[in-house]
Amino acid sequence: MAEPTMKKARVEYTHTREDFLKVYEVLRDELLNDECLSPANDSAQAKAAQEWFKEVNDYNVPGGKLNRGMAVYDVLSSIKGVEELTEEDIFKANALGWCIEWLQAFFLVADDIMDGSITRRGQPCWYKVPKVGMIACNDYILLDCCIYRILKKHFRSHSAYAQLVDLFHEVTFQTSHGQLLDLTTAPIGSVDLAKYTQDNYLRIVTYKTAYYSFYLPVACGMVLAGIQIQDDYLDCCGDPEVIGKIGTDIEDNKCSWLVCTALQVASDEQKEVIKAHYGRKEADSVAAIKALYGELGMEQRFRDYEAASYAKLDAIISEQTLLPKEVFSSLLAKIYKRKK
Ligand code: DMA
Ligand code: MG
Ligand code: MG
Ligand code: MG
Repeated sequence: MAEPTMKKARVEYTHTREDFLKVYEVLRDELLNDECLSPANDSAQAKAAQEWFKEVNDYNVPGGKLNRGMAVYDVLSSIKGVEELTEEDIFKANALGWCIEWLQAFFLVADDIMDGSITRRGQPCWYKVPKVGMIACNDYILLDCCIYRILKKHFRSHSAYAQLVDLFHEVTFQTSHGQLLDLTTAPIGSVDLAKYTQDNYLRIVTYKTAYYSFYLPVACGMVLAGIQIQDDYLDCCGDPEVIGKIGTDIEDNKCSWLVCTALQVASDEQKEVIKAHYGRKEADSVAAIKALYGELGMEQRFRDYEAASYAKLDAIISEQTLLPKEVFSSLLAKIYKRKK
């Protein structure tokens, strides 16, 4: 039987802008090779569309501060601990980070048209580029689609796939609602000073900026860290009637939080039990692993871990004064002590 794979991150991973930008190139090239865009028939027309798409992305996606996108990794590593992250965890965090940057690119291209702006990030707004004009309207739709192509490619078999898709839809709704508040509070040509209140202001910026800038990176990091561990726990110990699935991580030799944590605390003798029985289909082997998890107090370890993560996040949420506490605590409440 193969050892459960627990490849740890290269210690030299420093999460610089350059590291993050490398992931952009990978994702963009995958998008360019999407069946739909890839000029399989080699026609000049298809090639031109592919080149346009590349330029739409390169012009609008990677040129910002990248704070939001890079924050997903920061959230994940501060919850799970850097030493716990595999290369795949890091890639996934950065891929989600780029989904946020794609979301922002989509909103900015549209926002600049609506605001009649001239420049963005030190260059002409995309719609102001002479060859672009109102083609920018289709381009921002394409930029939005990229989020869901990336999620589909990299998260389709992740247990949190539906939750991630929903999260991006939800934040898109919140942000476009913010844009609506922004635009209807200031109709062109009518200045109504009564509308310029602190309350209205806070509401506009919370929706148009805060959800995607602050909530979304934190939510993505939490989904990757928290949900995965909860999912691993429920796979072994959840009630199949409640979670709607019968777990198979033990049989499937999965690198799960339970086996990783068990190996950290197991005696040599207990490690032999894992070696002999993990990754086997036989009911006896599964029972042996579950019995060992019982001996090692895995349920309590999970509960402790869950409570500690909750306290950590709750403290971070209380300390920040930038935004209403609910922006974050509503999400935390949704996932804490979930049963499914
Ligand atoms: C932009 O608000 C909002 C989104 C969702 C991109 P804004 O028009 O105040 O932004 P900017 O000042 O950058 O154009
Ligand atoms: Mg604007
Ligand atoms: Mg605007
Ligand atoms: Mg502004």
